[in-house]
Amino acid sequence: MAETLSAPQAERKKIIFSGIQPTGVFTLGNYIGAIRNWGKLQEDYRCVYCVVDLHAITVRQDPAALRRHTLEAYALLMACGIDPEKSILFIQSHNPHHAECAWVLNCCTQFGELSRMTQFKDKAARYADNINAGLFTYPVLMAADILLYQADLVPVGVDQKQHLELARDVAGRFNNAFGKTFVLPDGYIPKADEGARIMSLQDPTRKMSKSDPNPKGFVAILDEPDVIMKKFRSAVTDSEARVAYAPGKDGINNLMSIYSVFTGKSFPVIEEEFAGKGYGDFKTAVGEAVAETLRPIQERYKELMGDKAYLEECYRRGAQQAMAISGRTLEKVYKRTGFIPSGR
Ligand code: ATP
Ligand code: LTN
Repeated sequence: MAETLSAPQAERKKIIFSGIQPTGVFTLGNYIGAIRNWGKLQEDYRCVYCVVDLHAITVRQDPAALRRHTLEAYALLMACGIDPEKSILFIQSHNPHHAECAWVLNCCTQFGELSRMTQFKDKAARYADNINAGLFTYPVLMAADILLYQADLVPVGVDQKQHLELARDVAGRFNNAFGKTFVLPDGYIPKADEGARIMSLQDPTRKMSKSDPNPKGFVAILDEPDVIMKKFRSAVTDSEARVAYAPGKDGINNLMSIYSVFTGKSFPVIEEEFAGKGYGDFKTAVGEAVAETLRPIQERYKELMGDKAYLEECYRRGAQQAMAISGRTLEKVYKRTGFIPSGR
């Protein structure tokens, strides 16, 4: 990998890659499970972040909405602290190497292993009238995203763990067959009580998802404070009315995780703070902490969306920077596979 960065091994900063789909406004789940960490990592790592529009079309998207969501996602990532001067921030379809590399990796991936992917099974059940080949090979495109940048670490929520394992398996298989080409990536996944999996506010046994048809199930990063308060107040909990973390109390455990992330308070401290108080007080406190944290992000987002020329400048430069790295890997992949160099 040192050769890709043309830096001595000792100086090589570890590489981070992650992506997010432009399928709607990001939720608190996306923020806590993934994006919150992306900004923090930029100080110590070489970070590459991507709005994965190619992945988004595995579920049917309205073209105008996809265009809007992609730009919004790009601006939201910046508003959440990703600095295009520190990290490479780009839009996946702007770099053709992803689709090209995915094709080669498709030919190193077995039907059986893709059939075992739980996200595929879930989405195939949810979108039964459009079980397209892209939905099936989605994890291979994700492997290409990661492997093209020789990423060491991939910050994602726990739901993506199985896809990461597949990326490692495919990379290992390619390396064994054709010689060491890819770095095997590791996950960078928050611990369970640090928000690896934030649950729906309406059904705390299911993960919070931005494509949930019921907007009461998720808090979007751009929700107004009064909407946030309302959603937390109507969050499904239990009848015990005691703020304490316990197995099976999915609703309260979820709210405690969110509160803990936004206030930095540990579970015992939270339990003490709300001893003798009901769920109503607790829900209000959670809503206030969330609204307060999101306020500056929302303000920055509005500013950025008011300057489309700047956004365009950033995503164009991001794509150029990304292509410079991924091009080197793809060239190696093509050569090792046995393709005649095109000289492009
Ligand atoms: P969709 O509803 O369109 O499938 P999503 O909300 O599940 O989308 P993705 O774009 O698939 O979001 O995921 C972006 C990142 O957010 C991933 O790293 C994923 O692991 C993380 N993530 C998504 N939902 C949650 C959640 N509820 N809790 C923690 N992390 C999450
Ligand atoms: N599948 C991921 C999004 C994604 C991704 C990636 C995450 C696409 N490519 C590469 C990390 C690294 C999801 O969150 N659903």
